[in-house]
Amino acid sequence: MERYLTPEHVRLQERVRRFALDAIEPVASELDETGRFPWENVRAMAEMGLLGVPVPRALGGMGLDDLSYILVVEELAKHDASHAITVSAHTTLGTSPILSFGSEEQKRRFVPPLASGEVLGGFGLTEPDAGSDASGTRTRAVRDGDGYRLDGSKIFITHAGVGEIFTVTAVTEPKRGARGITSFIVCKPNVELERARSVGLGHHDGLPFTEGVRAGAREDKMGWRASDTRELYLENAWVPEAQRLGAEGQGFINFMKTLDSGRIGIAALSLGLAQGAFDTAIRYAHEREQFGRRIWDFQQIQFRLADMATELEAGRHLTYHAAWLKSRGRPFSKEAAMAKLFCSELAMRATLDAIQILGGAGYTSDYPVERMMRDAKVCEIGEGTNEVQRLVIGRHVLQEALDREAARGPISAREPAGATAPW
Ligand code: COS
Repeated sequence: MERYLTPEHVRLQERVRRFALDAIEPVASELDETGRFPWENVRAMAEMGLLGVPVPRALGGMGLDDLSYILVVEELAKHDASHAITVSAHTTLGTSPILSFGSEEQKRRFVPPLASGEVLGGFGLTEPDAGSDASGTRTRAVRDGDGYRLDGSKIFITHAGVGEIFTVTAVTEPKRGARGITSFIVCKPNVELERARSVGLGHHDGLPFTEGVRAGAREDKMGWRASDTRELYLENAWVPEAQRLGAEGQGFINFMKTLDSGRIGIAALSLGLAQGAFDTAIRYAHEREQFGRRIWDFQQIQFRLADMATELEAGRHLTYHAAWLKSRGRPFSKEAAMAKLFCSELAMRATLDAIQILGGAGYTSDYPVERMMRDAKVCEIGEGTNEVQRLVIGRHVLQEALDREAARGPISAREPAGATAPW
């Protein structure tokens, strides 16, 4: 991966690796069991700057590139996917829409508390009747004085409980479909104020808390159990026009752009999970003896690990390439979908393979691979199901084929086959 990584990237990776080994690995299993939100580690990550990696320094972030952020998510996920999704959802879904589409005033007001990790952020698109069909949004925003009144609810929202700043979509013009959706910034207080205060972050008194915005009960999830996921209710919630994010009707498109970035984050998280499972499996295969030999010596085990290593390399190229394109301002929607699709399926296969290599031990919570398998499943679902990724990739490849065909001109104007030899 030398082609992608600078010495600064490698140093950042090393810092995060040490933190993950010292502070995350010892508590990952307990957090998975209890579902406790890891405020102490969130504080430590905030102090390391990990909650604002790609945010400009002027707005309180680390000012690093997209690949740096991707490396952080991958490194955290090798040890615990819940920590990784906390950073990823906060950064790409919570902070980046304001950074990318906000006015200067909105950026100055909302980005610094997010980038420093003083408060956590989130993103509200999905609804009970608008999952993959995201433009089927039902939440309404109706003009009221010099603002809008929002009514509806958003489901499966990361940080809906523990976060304070959210970007949500709502329909402003029902007849215009995707073009009738607008996004808004809403704030609500953290529901774990006491625990957050005990570590000195999680709440900012100066935010414009919106009456009528509140979090529902915590979801009891199969994986990512130490991350906070809830419904976010918007009940007769009035927000001033100053909290509309971008122009009316731009909300859906801006959310789609945000999801393009989010998908690279999920690819990195999936890669981390797959690598973590691989590392556990290879260690185990090297130590475990059966029939008087290390199980590593059996070709079946070696082949399985060889396949995992090959797919990890391929997934890493896809993911880093998508981040590389994004950093250079090049189109990356197709490549992000490809990276997310490939790596999430890889995470599922790799964690299942790791369990198989560990045998009975892999099926117990004495080893992290069963947790990793549960954590991997949602990577095939969240930030766009893999069916949606295939749809996005399919649309791109068809368009590229049509463009190529159009560039060749009408059939009548083409050289007869073989008339001009390419050599
Ligand atoms: N970047 C920029 N613009 C985009 C875009 C993108 N990635 N994707 C779509 N758009 C634009 C389209 O170009 C179109 O613009 P015009 O009105 O100018 O034609 C508009 O948005 C509507 O797009 P489209 O017609 O493709 O919308 P569809 O309703 O067909 O939906 C899918 C397309 C299914 C791809 C979209 O709804 C989707 O991604 N769904 C999954 C949502 C998701 O990931 N949810 C998980 C959230 S977890 S945080």
